Amino acid sequence: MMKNSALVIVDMLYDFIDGSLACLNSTAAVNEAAKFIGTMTDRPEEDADEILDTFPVLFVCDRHPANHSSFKEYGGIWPPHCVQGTHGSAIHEMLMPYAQEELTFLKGCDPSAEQYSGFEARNSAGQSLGDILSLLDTTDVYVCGIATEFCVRSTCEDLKKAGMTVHLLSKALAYVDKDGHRKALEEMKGEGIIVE
Ligand code: VGL
Ligand code: ZN
Repeated sequence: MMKNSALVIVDMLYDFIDGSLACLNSTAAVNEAAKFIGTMTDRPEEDADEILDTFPVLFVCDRHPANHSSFKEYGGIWPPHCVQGTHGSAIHEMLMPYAQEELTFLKGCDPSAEQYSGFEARNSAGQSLGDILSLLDTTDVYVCGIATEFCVRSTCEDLKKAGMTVHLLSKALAYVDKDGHRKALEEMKGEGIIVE
């Protein structure tokens, strides 16, 4: 089912959930994301591997060196977060069964560059999210994650620019600021992103 669809999960990592950059609605968002994956099969007894055979789940992960330029101490605006090798940089355990190495993309690894968009992330083979989605012939992409105003928005806009139909799962989002979240959703609607 859903042959040309895929799900992109942006930064559902512990630091954005209950760590140094904990966002609003994060626990509910993770539960909703897991629930959404469950709806992608009509056979509820299927395990993660069987679901992934028909419905690709791609993970975008913020992964910074300890001296990253987005951190306050190094001139940026954020507290230290998602530092490589720490628990805070790990994908939430509820979603881990769906994570596959070739469909996991890291961004923010270079100390000097802030990268909000999942399109700047790379898997361990050096492939981008865009490379893989075009190999999969994805036409419709579902997006959830953290934070609405930053990495989710930037990723959705790049997916749209790449020609895909973008469905944003609004219940499966967490955000830095409630008004910022609402405003970002309105603006994304105006750009042709489908807010569900
Ligand atoms: C993000 C702040 C810093 C995000 C990443 O995933 O939206 N926000 N790094
Ligand atoms: Zn970051």
